Amino acid sequence: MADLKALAEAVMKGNQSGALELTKAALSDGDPVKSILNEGLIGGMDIIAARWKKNEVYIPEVLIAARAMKTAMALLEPELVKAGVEPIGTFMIGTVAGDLHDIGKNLVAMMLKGAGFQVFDVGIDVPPEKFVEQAKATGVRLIGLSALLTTTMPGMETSIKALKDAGVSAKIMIGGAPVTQAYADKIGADGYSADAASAVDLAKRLTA
Ligand code: B1M
Repeated sequence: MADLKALAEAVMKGNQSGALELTKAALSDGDPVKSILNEGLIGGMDIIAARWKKNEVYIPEVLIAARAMKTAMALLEPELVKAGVEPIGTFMIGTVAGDLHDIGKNLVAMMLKGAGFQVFDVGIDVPPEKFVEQAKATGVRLIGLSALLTTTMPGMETSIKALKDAGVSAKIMIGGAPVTQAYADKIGADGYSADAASAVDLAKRLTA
């Protein structure tokens, strides 16, 4: 059996080559892919997320950890498909129309991937009709809208309306620097989170 604690630590420290080698070793030792994912990769991301919440690490460390997880994940993904391991939820995220900011959105996407969600990133400057089209194409259970500009926040309301009018039943969460819980309540979003680490908790709650 490979050392999955060491794998979690390599991810947490953002050690890309270490995470890759330890994932390879775990696979060749015959460790169950689900354990490699949950105890190794997600385990590492859980630690970094908890430390980020406590302000013990900052955004660059989280991004570096996510990159290490992504590298090892590429190796694990075909094995997960073979083993029929299901993601804990399906999530689509995009930055609303007129808004080109994507650093926060990418971070939310990475954290949810790290927590075991299957993530469809539909990019930036996404008009309501594209959210609708992609929600139908992917069949996700949870949708995330990001906005960084006060001028593009109304795009969240129009996107939520378009999704509901089109009969999309997925839960919708929103976030971004100018967004608040009061705004989420006002426009009928199912949830709001202030940062990517709490977005994971919210996503788990909304899909439970
Ligand atoms: Co822009 N910009 N920008 N910008 N930019 C801000 C947002 C601004 C506050 C700067 C300022 O004036 N002080 C200001 C907005 C003012 C306002 O509307 N209140 C602003 C402006 C005005 C503009 C332009 C209009 C500037 C111009 O051209 N005159 C222009 C608009 C372009 C457009 O979008 N149409 C513009 C352009 C740009 C750049 C392209 C140069 C660049 C973006 C690069 C990129 O994203 N690829 C940029 C940047 C980098 C910023 C700042 C400096 C940093 C944003 C960022 O990445 N933060 C920003 C000032 C600031 O915030 N201090 C600013 C780091 C990131 C990790 O945090 O995105 O908040 P954040 O994400 C957090 C949370 O908000 C949350 O989790 C993330 C991680 O914890 N979160 C979610 C985000 N989405 C979520 C979704 C969720 C849940 C949580 O659920 C779905």
